[in-house]
Amino acid sequence: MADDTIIAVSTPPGYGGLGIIRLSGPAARRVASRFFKPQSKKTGTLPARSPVLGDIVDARTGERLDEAVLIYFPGPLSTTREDLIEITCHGSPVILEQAVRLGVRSGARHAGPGEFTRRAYLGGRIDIIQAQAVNDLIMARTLEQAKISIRQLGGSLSRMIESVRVRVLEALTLIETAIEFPDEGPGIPPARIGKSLGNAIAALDAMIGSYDLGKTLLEGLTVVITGRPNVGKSTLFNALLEEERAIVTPYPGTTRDFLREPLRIGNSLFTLIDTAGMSTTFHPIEKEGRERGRKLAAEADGVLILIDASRKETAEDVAIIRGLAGKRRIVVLNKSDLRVRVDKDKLKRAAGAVPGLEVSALKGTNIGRLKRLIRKEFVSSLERGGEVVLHLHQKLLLEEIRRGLTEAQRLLDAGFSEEVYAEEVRGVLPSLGRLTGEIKSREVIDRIFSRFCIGK
Ligand SMILES: Nc1nc2c(ncn2[C@@H]2O[C@H](COP(=O)(O)OP(=O)(O)OP(=O)(O)O)[C@@H](O)[C@H]2O)c(=O)[nH]1
Ligand SMILES: [Mg+2]
Repeated sequence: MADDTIIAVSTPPGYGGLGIIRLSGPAARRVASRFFKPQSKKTGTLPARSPVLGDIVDARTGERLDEAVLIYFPGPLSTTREDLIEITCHGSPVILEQAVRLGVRSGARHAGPGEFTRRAYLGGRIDIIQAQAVNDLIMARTLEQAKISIRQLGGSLSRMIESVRVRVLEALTLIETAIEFPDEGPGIPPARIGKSLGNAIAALDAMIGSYDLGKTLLEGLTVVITGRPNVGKSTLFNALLEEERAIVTPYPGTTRDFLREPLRIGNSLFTLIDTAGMSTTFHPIEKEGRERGRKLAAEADGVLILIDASRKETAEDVAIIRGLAGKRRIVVLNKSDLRVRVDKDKLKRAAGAVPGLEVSALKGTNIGRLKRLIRKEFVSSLERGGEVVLHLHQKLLLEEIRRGLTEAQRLLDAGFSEEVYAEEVRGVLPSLGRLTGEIKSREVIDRIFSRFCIGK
């Protein structure tokens, strides 16, 4: 437990309706009472967890700076586990700064980045994964990221890691029993040990595998527009971006290389990619463009298959729909402002359960609906509530643990004695401890909290 008391402004710099100052530490109450004076004479010592109306006053001059509300959270029930005080006043940077100065003059120290959260971690209220999640939540650029972080703040990822630890300890207990009592009873079947290890490895695999998804969420899901030449891909690209970004001409083969632009739909982030038309041309540049387009579509998180509804569909249209089976996709019938000649039933049969929508990229018809559909089809499936590892240092530790357990399993399967693989299993415990922050490493702590803002 820290023996000094920290103070900082917790709201962002600049002007706002309200501003919040926080104090944490053993002298929080004493420091606050130097510059905060309750308006009611009846308020003696500060009551716990109930708002007190008062004034921020410069004790030296007796000058009143602002009206404010103070709430006192006594430790260890507070978020930092120490005595914690929050003072809400008007969001004027001048007043907030002055109030902090008064606090420092009364014996508090100006807090460093993330110091309040660091105290919550050091006080044992949250583990290091939850502390990291606090910052992820604050810095989230999309709602999906925020949802992942709030779950991790609630301890979901920590619990999953805890379940790995339980399995590892279970395996170790079995191994150690087998070593200590080799002659007793029927002994411990290696299959039981193997099962504990296997369960732990499966949980690790799921967490490690989620890292790519986490990265995609941070950078935005890729959505590729594909289709035959001249169906209006670039026009749709521009319409979705609300910007004349790509060149549009009446001539097939206009787009030769791909273009990518960030696209925000509501609270979700995407990378939208316009590609060259899928034709059977032999022109070397077009052919290269087509190959790139094909590759991008295959790797995309979602694909918009564009079809010119004003013409009869071709075998190529159907082949493109079929060729992308297994991908998340939407069939978009473009040029709906013209007379529709495409056989919708035939396309529906080819597309199966794939959702479809008629739009006019040129006139802007149904573009809003298409955006909502993109969000629904490509994002919502990611929100199943699985764990997502967002940070490389977490992923690397998980991989290290997996390496140890997989090696132990290999030795066990090969028929080695318990002593041999016990070492491997025991060897993963420090990595597990570092992952949850149970083993407190100065370097890790500094790295994580230095990215925080002051006042958090
Ligand atoms: N009437 C109508 N014309 C459209 C629509 N969308 C695109 N076009 C026209 O179709 C032609 C081709 O449009 P592009 O956006 O260049 O088509 P593309 O699929 O990118 O073509 P490539 O890059 O050659 O593969 C242009 O003349 C557009 O004005 C639409 O919704 N309605
Ligand atoms: Mg184009």
